[in-house]
Amino acid sequence: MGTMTSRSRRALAAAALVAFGAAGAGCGAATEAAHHDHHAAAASAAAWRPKAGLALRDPRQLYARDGVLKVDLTAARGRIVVSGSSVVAQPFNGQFVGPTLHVRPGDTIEATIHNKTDAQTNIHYHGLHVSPTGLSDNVFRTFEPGSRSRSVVRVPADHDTGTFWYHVHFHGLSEGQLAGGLSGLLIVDGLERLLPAELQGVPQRQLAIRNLELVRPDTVATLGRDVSPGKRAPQLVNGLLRPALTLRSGATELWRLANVGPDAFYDVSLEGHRLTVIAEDGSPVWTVRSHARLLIPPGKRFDVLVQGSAKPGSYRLLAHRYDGFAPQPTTSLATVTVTGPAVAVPPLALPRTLPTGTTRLDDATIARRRRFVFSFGRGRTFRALINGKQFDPMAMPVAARLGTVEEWTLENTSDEDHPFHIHVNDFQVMSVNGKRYAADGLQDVVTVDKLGGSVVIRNSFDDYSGHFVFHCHILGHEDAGMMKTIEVLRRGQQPTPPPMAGMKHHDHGM
Ligand SMILES: [Cu+2]
Repeated sequence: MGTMTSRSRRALAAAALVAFGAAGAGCGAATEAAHHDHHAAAASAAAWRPKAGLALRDPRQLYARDGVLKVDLTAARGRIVVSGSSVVAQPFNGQFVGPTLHVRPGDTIEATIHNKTDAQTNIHYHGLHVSPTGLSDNVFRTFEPGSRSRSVVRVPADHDTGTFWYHVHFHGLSEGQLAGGLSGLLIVDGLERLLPAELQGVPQRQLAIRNLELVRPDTVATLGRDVSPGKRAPQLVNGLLRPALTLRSGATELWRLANVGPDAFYDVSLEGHRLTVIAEDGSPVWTVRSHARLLIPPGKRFDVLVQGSAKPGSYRLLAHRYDGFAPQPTTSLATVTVTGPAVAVPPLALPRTLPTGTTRLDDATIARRRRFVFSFGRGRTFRALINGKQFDPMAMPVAARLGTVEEWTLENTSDEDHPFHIHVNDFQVMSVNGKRYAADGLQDVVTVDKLGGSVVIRNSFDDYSGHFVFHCHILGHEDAGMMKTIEVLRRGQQPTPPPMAGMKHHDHGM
């Protein structure tokens, strides 16, 4: 095991648990009985046995009224139905994929988070360009067990339209809490208005992709130590196992693809079709391009147009084999039936560019250059590092100036890919592995390849001062320390220590 990371070793050890969990769904009760004989009868009776092939449905939808989205999100442990079979999980509002929150630019989110779990938590609105301070998108807050906490997020009137998501973000516990179900989609409505008139009424679908990891045959893992990425954990779309959907031959739909899980990567394709990206990470693209495959690392979103094939039939939405992190075999995520009659399918009449309102950073004046190296620590305890250090809630932040653009070089010397994410501001990718990268738009997640990969990005620190964080979005890595605090300073302001409440390091290594 000389070259294996502690993370991989931990994953291997935990795989035994997952294999045991999977037994309920696949291998029968014999294995279970051998390990847990005194519980075998009850456990196998209650084991999660998801039904495959149910009709794909969007999650529950919640809309703003008079410019305000009022929403109660209750995090609680309980038995819920996931893909037609009951299982114990710890999601928001009793749904394994939480309700989809809809806002328009200029609206305000007024959320009340009821923490009925036995651990501290908080909330993050991933990708929103909003204030990171006070009651807004502030991941330094702590929501105590049994508490009710308000979250008020003002979405600016010029905010990008597209797909975002919300999830818990309590350092040290985020991987397990997200594994338990604490995430959902957030859509800033209006993206279709950037399309040509004939496409503005395009039917829309949400595909929130994540896995479900069992710690027992009837119980979803809710602690980081019980999470073992990849392996046999089934991949779900809107909480459904290989759901079925139909698409009319020649018809165009807008699909909102999002990875709302804690750790897995999805290298996605739809057999016989191309995916035409109109927004990436909730940012409408400058250049409209169609792809055979899209890599969707943890946290990433693509808004794509899909046009039903000229040949009616059955097509699989596939997640291809991926080896950059805990290896996953090729799996089918959903089955798309293209219904007839067959029609001649003209290419989508799309402009090459969309009127996005976002600014390219190619010609920006660079105020500062920085380098961040992502690596793993040596030793028995799993430690994930940026520039040789684990996240330290007491450490002085990386200090940037409001209104400036910085160029950051992200390097990965470890043996697993790292999806880099920064809160509040989008960035433009300038180069990948030393090669110039022609970005189609701004983004908030980019994968830095393992074993020497590098990515150069430009961050534009607009509008919002204050402390926030950047980190690897494999949440097991984030919890193990792969995160740093940044503070964006107003003119004349000096850096200050980060708000520390709730940011004690919880070491959950082996
Ligand atoms: Cu990572």
